[in-house]
Amino acid sequence: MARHLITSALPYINGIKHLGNMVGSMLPADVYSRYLRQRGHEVLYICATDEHGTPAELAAKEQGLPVAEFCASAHDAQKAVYDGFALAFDYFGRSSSPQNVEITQHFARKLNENGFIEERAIRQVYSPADGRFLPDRYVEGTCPHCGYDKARGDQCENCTRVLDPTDLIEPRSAISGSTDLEVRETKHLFLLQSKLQHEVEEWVARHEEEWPQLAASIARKWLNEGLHDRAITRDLDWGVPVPADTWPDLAAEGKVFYVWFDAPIEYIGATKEWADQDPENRDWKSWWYDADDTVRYTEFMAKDNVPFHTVMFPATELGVREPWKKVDYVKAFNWLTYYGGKFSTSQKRGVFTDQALDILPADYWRYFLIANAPESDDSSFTWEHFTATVNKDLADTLGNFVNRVLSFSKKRFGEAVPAGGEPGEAETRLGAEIATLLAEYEAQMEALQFRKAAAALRALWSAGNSYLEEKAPWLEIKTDKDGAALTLRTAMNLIHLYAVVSEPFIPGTAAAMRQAFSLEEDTATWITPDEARALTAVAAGTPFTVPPVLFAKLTDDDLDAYKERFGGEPQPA
Ligand code: B3M
Ligand code: ZN
Repeated sequence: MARHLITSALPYINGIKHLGNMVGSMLPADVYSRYLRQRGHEVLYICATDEHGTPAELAAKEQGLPVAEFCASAHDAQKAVYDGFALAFDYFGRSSSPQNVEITQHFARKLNENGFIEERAIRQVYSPADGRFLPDRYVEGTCPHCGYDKARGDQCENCTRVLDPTDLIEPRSAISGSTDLEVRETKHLFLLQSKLQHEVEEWVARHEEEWPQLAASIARKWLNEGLHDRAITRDLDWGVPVPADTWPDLAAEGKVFYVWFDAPIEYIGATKEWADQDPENRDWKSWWYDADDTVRYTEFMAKDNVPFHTVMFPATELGVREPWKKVDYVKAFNWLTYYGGKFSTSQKRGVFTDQALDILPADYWRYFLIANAPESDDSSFTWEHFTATVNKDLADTLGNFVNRVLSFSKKRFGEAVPAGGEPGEAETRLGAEIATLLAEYEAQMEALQFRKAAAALRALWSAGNSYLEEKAPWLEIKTDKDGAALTLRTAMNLIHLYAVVSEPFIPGTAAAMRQAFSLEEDTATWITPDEARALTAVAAGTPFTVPPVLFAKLTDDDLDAYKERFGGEPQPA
């Protein structure tokens, strides 16, 4: 079996994330990791909080907390939500970890040794009142284009124009408010990406055929624009320090690495954090170093992160001249919108992950989000679509099937799987259909086509309902008790098959279905085609219980309440 390394884009530390962040990275990565584990592969699923950069410092300042303290509690708050969503990371680390500092500084030293880092002087805004240089985002003022008076030195969030701090009218420090600002010369480290352009192009060319169109086109666009040398240090109080042994002056000024330089390296850093928890049994380097032939590495991210993952990070890994594992497959996603618009923390529009778990269990969300993942295009979350999907696919097709089969059988045959006669034509036909649909489901999962995999899973659930309607054991029992028993035993075997194959999508519900049967040997990590055709894994006589209703149907009142609380169709302008 293969060794699969899986990472999902690191969520920024500031704020609880919305459903769009989940479906564009961590959730599909979890579904894929679970599937591969069940197929018997060795899987390492790594993620972490992305804790450096201005988002962290500004958020900590707003809460009046030291940034290190803010990040520690914000990491735990996010991790609790991801636990609630049953995201089965092998490790969920922190980019502020000592491991990431060590590896990031190692990368920087090697890049420097190999001639891919250069010190350059640039002119930057300095604030005597704050006693420091101000990163672009830390300069506020009036936008020269639209007059917005809280525009930032890097971009005006009102008219979205990209700005330079010196463009701002009446600029002031976003930290102290001081308007006594100067422009001074300061030195920064530049990653000479232009010198790595050719190697990055060669590497992308070897992979882009296999990548989904979204990832390949973005990587190609950035390469065609040419790789520019890029400042990889910042004047911030919080970040991976520039090592004094290599750059004493910059270190003395408190320069730190740019967040996007250290964040992708945290994929490696978090793997070392994972291994350091059990160094006797965990070998972090075997996943990352000299691992091209032994590990398959798949990354999950939203499309805005593709350039960093297909150009800048590979350039960094190439420039260190050491055999660090580069990504094999980039699964990029479009956006999940909220009624066609952006989710917005500030305008309280959209469903955030903590709120989602307040109103419904994780599986409702997991299934809906993956079945409607923004793979080839943006997809829009609406409460109408969500409630309709929950009621149809989860409550009716799956939940109702499980409940009526087990309840009826318990009522008429007791709390053990009934025997019944030999399988007939209907069971042979059903088995063939289930085996075909299972093969389709597996093919789509292997291809990381999550919407199509969800469709195949839904079809598996529907096939059980069609079989039940065709055999109608509640009528059959009047004239052919054995026939009804066969029908129910076959349907129960479907329930067990659903429990196994639905686990990547709806792990909580899958466990409930699996636990309904007291199976001596329930080690079936997956279902073989023959087992799918036979539908006899759950033998007659197996004790069973009827689990609580798996999914509650959502009512019109629920729908109205959700739209009231979270905002619904945007009001016409
Ligand atoms: N923290 C996510 C974002 O851009 C960013 C991903 C880093 S992955 C190394 O929202
Ligand atoms: Zn503006």
